[in-house]
Amino acid sequence: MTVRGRFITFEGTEGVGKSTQIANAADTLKKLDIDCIVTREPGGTPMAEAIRELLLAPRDEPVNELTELLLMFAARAQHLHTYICPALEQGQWVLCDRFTDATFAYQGGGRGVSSERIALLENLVQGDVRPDHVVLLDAPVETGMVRARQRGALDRFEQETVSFFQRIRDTYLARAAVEPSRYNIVDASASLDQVSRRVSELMCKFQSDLL
Ligand code: Z5A
Repeated sequence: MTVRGRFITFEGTEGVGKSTQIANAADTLKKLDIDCIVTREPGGTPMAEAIRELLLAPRDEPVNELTELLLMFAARAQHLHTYICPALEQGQWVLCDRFTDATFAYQGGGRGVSSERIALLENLVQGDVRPDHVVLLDAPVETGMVRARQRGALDRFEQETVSFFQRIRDTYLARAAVEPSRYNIVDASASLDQVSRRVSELMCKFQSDLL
């Protein structure tokens, strides 16, 4: 019988180092001989990536918060059911750059959609699928903004204010406080070496917890 793989998500405000650390986590798992895939949200399949483009493109037309919410979950339904779940069922570990915690943080904390509405869609789209572990890269909002903004043109989310990102950080930390066994907070303001070491240690721990 194939044992279901582990589902690990990486979360945090913009520029905290999720892409950097997901690559580091995948390297660590490879050294442990664990078969894993790396993916991201919104996105991860051709159709979900097309929805990502719709969501991130700056536009003159104001985007209604429910439109944004439903598009996030439309992309997630496609990604989860055609890519993530089949991989987990085959025993692969899935490392995902953002998942539904981002929806609670951005559309909930950031845009003001109620958590009850988000939870309704979470249950509809995901059934009982939840990440086994969430790695929350946490740093002062300004730290991530400076790192992310060195890249040039800003997408629709990156154009938001410091207070928008502060509400997002607060929401992430509040969710982590409620379920400390599933959330792993990593100080992302530390040096790249220190953050990478901590994330690698977590991957080793997740594996040893299974033995
Ligand atoms: N979104 C949403 O609203 N609702 C949802 O449900 C979902 C998403 C799923 C796209 O996400 C947008 O979608 C996102 C939220 C929304 N918008 N925002 N903001 P994304 O993950 O693709 O976008 P992002 O958060 O802007 O990610 P990012 O800018 O690519 O950042 P990152 O992946 O966290 O960071 P990085 O690319 O690894 O690092 C940034 C730079 O910092 C880079 O030059 C690194 O070399 C450097 N770095 C990394 N770590 C360090 C340390 N420790 N020290 C110094 N420098 C470092």
